[in-house]
Amino acid sequence: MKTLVVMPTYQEAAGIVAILDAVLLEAPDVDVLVVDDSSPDGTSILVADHPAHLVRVFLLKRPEKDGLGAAYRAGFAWAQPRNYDAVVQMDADFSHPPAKIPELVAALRTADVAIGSRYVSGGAIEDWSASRRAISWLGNMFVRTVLGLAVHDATAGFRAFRNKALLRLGALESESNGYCFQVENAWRAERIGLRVVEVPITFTDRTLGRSKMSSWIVLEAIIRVLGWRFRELVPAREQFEGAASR
Ligand SMILES: Nc1nc2c(ncn2[C@@H]2O[C@H](COP(=O)(O)OP(=O)(O)O)[C@@H](O)[C@H]2O)c(=O)[nH]1
Ligand SMILES: [Mg+2]
Repeated sequence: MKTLVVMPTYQEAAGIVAILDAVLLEAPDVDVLVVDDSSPDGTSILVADHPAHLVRVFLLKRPEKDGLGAAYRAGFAWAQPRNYDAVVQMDADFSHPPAKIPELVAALRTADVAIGSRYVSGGAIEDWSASRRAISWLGNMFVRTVLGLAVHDATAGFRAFRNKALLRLGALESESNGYCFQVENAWRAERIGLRVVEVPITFTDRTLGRSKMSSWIVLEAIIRVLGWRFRELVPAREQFEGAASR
């Protein structure tokens, strides 16, 4: 399967060269697209200077920081005219083990979506503080319960999609700006009956650079998840009439 790894970056100069080298080595058949939001630390310059730039490494530079969801949509759209069979998404901070890319892509032989999962047997999280672990676990429980999702790691950011599945689930037209982009795609995939499998991974905390997680990102996720469920439970006509009578 011709595969593209899409890697969004913001302020990842400290580790971008090492992660590109690791991906190229561990997954010798893939190309990598870095989607950088004009990071002031010069991440994009390091990508453009990489020896594999324009061979296996490509750069999509966007004018300003505009959120993880928007960066991924731009990366997925970039893939479309280039005939990739599979698209992988991953962080640029070594939280997602590059050595697992071949396994995720191999899982697409019998699945539409393969999720690198922390919350299935064999999956693990290393080095995260107790509070960050608790937020992640509770967040997952919340979205799984509200949306009734079967997938155990609905917020996972390490995934492989058959390109056709990516288009079918509407990932290019999704609404989310921040990390709830992950939840939105898991929800969309399950609702249209795509075959979703989980591959256990060990998630490791970043050792370089800083996390971009913020309370805005958490708030957006809570509001959107509740909104999606509301739309599913309350028929569109009632929502319209309710608004009209107010
Ligand atoms: N292009 C782009 N990348 C982003 C943005 N926000 C986060 N990222 C990247 O998305 C990935 C996940 O973010 P990260 O800070 O590692 O989040 P965490 O793993 O939840 O702590 C990293 O590769 C970030 O550099 C953004 O607004 N634009
Ligand atoms: Mg990360």
